[in-house]
Order: sequence, then C-alpha cells, then structure tokens
Amino acid sequence: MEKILVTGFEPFGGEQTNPSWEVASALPKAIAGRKLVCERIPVSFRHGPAAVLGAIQRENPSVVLCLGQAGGRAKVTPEFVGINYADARIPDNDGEQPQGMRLSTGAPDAYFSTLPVRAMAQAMVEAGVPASVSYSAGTYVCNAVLFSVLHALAASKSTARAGFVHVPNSPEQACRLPKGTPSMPIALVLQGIVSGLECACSWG
Ligand code: PCA
Repeated sequence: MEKILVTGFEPFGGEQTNPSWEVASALPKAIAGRKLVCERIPVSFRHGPAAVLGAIQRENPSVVLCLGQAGGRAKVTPEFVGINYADARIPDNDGEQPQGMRLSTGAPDAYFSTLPVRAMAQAMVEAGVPASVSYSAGTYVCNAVLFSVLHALAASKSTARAGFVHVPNSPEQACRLPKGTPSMPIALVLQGIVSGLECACSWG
C-alpha cells in the first residue's frame, strides 16, 4: 500500500497548541487507498527539516504534505513555492534566529511545490472550506521545511510529490489573540486537508 506522510508542528511562539498538529493527528488512517502516516515536527531550523527527511526515509511515501500554522490567515493555503532564504522574526524553539541568510549555499533559489496546489485549493473550496493558493510560505521554519524537503527530493531524483499547507489559528488560540485575529475550527481545516489530499492522490 502506498503511503502519504503528513507532518504537523509542535507549538511555538508562546502558544499551547499548534493547529497543524491537531489536524495532522486527527486525519483518517487511510485516504484514497493510501496509508496515512503522521509525524510531529520540532519548530527548529536545525531539526525540523531533518525530522521530515528522516520520516521520508523511514516511510518512503509517495505523497508528502507538511502542515504549519500561519497566524493571521483566514484561509487554508497550499503553498506554491519554498525559497532558499531564512529571516526569522522570532527565535525558533531551540533559540536560533537566522536572519537574512540562505538556507543552503549552492542550492537553487527556490523550488515550486510538486503538489497540484491550484487544484487542491479548488477541491477545498468545493468541499466548503475557505482556501486559496499562497505564493509565500514566509521566511521562518515552515518555509525552511518546504524548501529542504523539495531540495532533498529533487537531489535524490525521487518521484514522491511534496508540498506544504498553512492553516489558520484555531478558535481556541484566537480567543487569546488580539481582537479580529482570524481562526478556523479544526474540523473544517481537517475537511480541507482531506479534500486536498484526495485531489493530490488523484493527480497523475
Ligand atoms: N508555523 C511556523 C513554523 C511552525 C508553524 O506551525 C511558520 O509558518 O514558519
């Protein structure tokens, strides 16, 4: 049975929860006839990308979807591109704060996601979940994970497809955040991710 690897992050930035892990850990055991494996990733420039790559080596998935929290976003947002750049606004969970530097010297400036992001966003919307393609995954750990995974898969000539989806804060988080901070119930995000994965698995 082919496998799908979905990752979510531990909490960061003073939060108690991270909706990306709440969603990843609540996914069904199989989607589109593929076994789903989920992995919790540290919010760490040093260890986050390595944790995803370790899970890829162990599980050999045909589809890799990394999830992360994007505070302030109101929609579920498949990311179009990972860039070879880090500029951390806050320290990561190891206290590291790379600023204005490349992630990997000698690697390309950017990689496009190898998941069908436009079709996935469309599938989410059709399932009733607010979603749109994002053209920036930021310059923090999530972008570092997306870039590093795409770089490693390209370098190893892997046929696995990989990408990243940012999700809004949960309502539980938004209660403690400034007035007007958007949020989305975990169950709705979950529906969006399932629809996105079904779409990705039916692609090519
Ligand atoms: N969001 C952060 C890192 C971990 C997470 O869930 C980001 O967008 O980079």
